[in-house]
Amino acid sequence: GVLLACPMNTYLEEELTKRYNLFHFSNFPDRTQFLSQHANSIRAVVGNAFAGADASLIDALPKLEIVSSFSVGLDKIDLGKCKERGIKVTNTPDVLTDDVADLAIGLMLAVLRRIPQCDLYVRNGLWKKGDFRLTTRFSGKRVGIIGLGRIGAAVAKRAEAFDCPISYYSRSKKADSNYTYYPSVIELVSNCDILVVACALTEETRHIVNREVLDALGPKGVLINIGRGPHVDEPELVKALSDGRLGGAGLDVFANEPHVPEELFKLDNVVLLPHVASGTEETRTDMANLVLGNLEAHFNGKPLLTPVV
Ligand code: 8YV
Repeated sequence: GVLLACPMNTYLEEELTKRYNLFHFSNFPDRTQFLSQHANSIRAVVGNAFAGADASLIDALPKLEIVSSFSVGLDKIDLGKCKERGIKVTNTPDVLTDDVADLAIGLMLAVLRRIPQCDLYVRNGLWKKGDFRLTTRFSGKRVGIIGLGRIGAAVAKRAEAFDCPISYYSRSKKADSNYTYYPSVIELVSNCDILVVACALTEETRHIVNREVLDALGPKGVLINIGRGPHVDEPELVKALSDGRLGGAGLDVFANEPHVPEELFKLDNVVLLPHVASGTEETRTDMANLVLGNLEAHFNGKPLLTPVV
């Protein structure tokens, strides 16, 4: 049997249903009761950015062999526990990189050029009463990136085409990169106009964007988060934006999805998206095929397509 941690993609669910005895975890309000009945038949868990396999779920599944995540991020999986138990883990890297990087650029343009507000202006019939207020240029702005992995590098490549000087922070300097490296987030933020969060969420990167970082980014600075909500101290972000200590923010992710702090709804300097950076037909199909391919490889004793652990 395969356990689907939460609903995620219609095509994926249809294919899993054809191939396996699929249990939808969300169909069982009493999870303890579900596990006491079915735990012994579950050999695989399919998770995503919202639900994966934490220590208590892994402990409850004695026959678990593989966790295949419909996401590149692995923060909802207890990797240490998987390693200990010899449980394999796979994710969906590469196939979503372009879409996520595209959306990061989209957020920069949306925040600085106020695209959502311009659209509302036209729809609300305000154009006849006068021109829209002036906005802020994106081309040439200094872009700083936390995490120069696959997604961070794809954001950098796109921003370069807008003549943006690129700098980054990561645990170590990348030997193969000509972008400016800063060994601390504070130094990075003190030297950029737009800060992009593109690293994995780990214990080390939780709240990597804290009050001090937000203040160093400053009243003209813009935060773009296409990583994970908990990368940012969200209450401090709300305060910084409300007080005008931070210029603006483009956010695809939040600390407690799908709940977004309501104070943000009132702010005019933010663009808020419902975690959609990888959400194109093309990418979600590729992600689904990777999950299916990894499970198939595992159950046929073949090498996994995108192993993590
Ligand atoms: C998804 C993601 O939105 O890949 C990730 O880490 O956050 C996303 O691609 C999510 O897993 C879709 O269910």
